[in-house]
Parts: sequence; structure tokens; C-alpha cells
Amino acid sequence: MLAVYHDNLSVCAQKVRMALEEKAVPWESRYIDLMKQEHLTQEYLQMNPRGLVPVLLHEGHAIYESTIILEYIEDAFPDHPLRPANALARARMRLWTKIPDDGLHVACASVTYASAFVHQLKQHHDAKELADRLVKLPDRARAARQKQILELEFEAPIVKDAVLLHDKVLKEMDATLGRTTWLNGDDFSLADIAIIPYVTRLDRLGLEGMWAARPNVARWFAAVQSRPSFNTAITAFGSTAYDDELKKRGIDVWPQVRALLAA
Ligand SMILES: N[C@@H](CCC(=O)N[C@@H](CS)C(=O)NCC(=O)O)C(=O)O
Repeated sequence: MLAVYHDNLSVCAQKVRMALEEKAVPWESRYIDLMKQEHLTQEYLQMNPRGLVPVLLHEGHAIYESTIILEYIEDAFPDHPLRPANALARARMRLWTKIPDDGLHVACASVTYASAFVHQLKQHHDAKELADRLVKLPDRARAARQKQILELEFEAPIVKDAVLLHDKVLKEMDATLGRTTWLNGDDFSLADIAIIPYVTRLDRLGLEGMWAARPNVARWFAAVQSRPSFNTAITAFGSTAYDDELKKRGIDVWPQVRALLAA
């Protein structure tokens, strides 16, 4: 039996769902409500001591960290490969799957947090509840980032760096996609799956202006969205109210993003 502990909008959960859908591997959904802190219960922390979604449960074993999960899925279910056979191409693919772990994921969390979550959290929790929430986070660096954003919102220095990192990745993508159909050559692969959720998040935040002058990224993203797995793994798990909030807040911050990019 294979189950995924996830929530609808988590970018890392999107990666895992997309890989399973692309490979036509059946999976059972175990929904974790992050707002209710179901990812911080003792039971959940036993599966993932980092207190994060997603977790893949396969034959009684819990696997966490989405990049590791993607590789595990490939190893355990080799049909419909999403990894090239050639060693060099595989190494190049891993340079893409490493990008989120090297900073893009944290940057995405900062941009999303500063443009949308912070407003929602402040709406639903008072200052003491917000402080208690931070104390409970097992990752102290994450708690420090969230604290800075709770205080300074989009003006937080880490948010500026986060926007610029997204821009750097989009630039690299555009250059690569000028030569190839997908990020790692002419076959759709884990390289694409690793990056799709981050571009989708910018799009959901109404920040698609970040690739207005990058036609190869625009072409790639249109092709990504037309894959059936995008529908079943990402769109099907949307939340209209939440998406509306993301878009509204994203549009609110677009002038700041544009100014940062122009500077
Ligand atoms: N490096 C981890 C990151 C996982 C992660 O950050 N998950 C987020 C959702 S995208 C989460 O669980 N957040 C809960 C929280 O911040 O308390 C992975 O790739 O799986």
C-alpha cells in the first residue's frame, strides 16, 4: 500500500503527486491540515521528525523530503521512467531537482508567506498564538524567517533575496528551454516536476509578469499545464478561496516585485 500525507497547496506535495500521476501509480490520500498543525503531532513527527509535508508511506516505511521521495518512486516503480538512463543526463537532471533544496523552496516559502499567509495568519490568530506557533516549529531557521516576515511582511530583507533567486532560476530556465523542449532534454523528467510547483506558485500569486519577457518559460509552462498530471495532481487539489487569496495578495505585491527586478 502506498499513501501520501500531504496538503492541497504544498509545493513539495505537488511534486510527489505529479510524479505518481505521471507514472500511473495508485496512491491513497492522507490529508494533513497545516493550519490545525496536524504536521506537528507526535504521531506525525514519528514519520517525519522535521514536521513537514509530504510523507510517502510505502509498505509500512515512511519516506520524507520530496526530492528523496521522487527518487524513491522512480526506484520502486520504474515503469514510465521520469529519469534518463544515461549517467550524464541523469546527473544534469539532478542539478535541476537540487535547485529547490539549495534555496528555491525556502525562497518560495518566503514570497508566499510575505504576500499571502502572513495576512491570513494575522486574521485568524492573535499575537500570542502566532508566537506560540513559532515556538513549536522544529526548524529554528524557519521560525526565524517567519518571525522576520510576521514583523516586516513584504519589506523583510529575506523576501527581496527570495524574489531575486526566483528571477535567477527563471533566467536559467529560459536559456535552457531555448535549446530543449523540457528542462533536461526532449523528455519530460523529474527536472520538470521539481520546478513546476514553484512556477505554478508564482502564477497563482499573479506574478506571471516575472516571465513576460521569457518566451521559452511561457511555452514550457503552457505545455506543463496541458499535461493530464497537472490537472490531477495540482489543479484538482486547488482551493478556490485560497487561490483567490493568493492571487489577490500577489497582485498587491506585483508593483514591489517589479521594482525589485528593475533595480
Ligand atoms: N525540503 C522539504 C520541504 C517540505 C516543506 O517545507 N513542506 C511545507 C509545505 S510546502 C510544510 O510542511 N510546511 C509546514 C510548516 O511550515 O509548518 C521537502 O522537500 O519535502
